[in-house]
Amino acid sequence: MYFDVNDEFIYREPTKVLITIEYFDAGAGEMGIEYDSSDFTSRDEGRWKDAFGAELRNANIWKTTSFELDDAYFGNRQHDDLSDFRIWGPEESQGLCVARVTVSK
Ligand SMILES: [Ca+2]
Repeated sequence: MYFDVNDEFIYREPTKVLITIEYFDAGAGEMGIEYDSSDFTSRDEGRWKDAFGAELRNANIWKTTSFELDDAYFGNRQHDDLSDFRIWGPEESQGLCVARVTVSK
């Protein structure tokens, strides 16, 4: 799932941010994010930098994980210039269920 952070909050300026995700721990495997970063050496001039978040352990409870990013850029450069980051989960899962995503700086 893709997210577009309001451009008045962060737009094309290297920024330290904390992304917190509340998710339902079902299935097994890893989840994480790919974000539009100012690390222009990472994939596609920084558009798709990986950050790993948590291991799904099929606990069937809601959990929270956080990502501290030193180099968020959020220049709307992902997904046809419409989004700033995406959350990914294991392909074999039945879909990652997310209740809340918070971006703070
Ligand atoms: Ca944006």
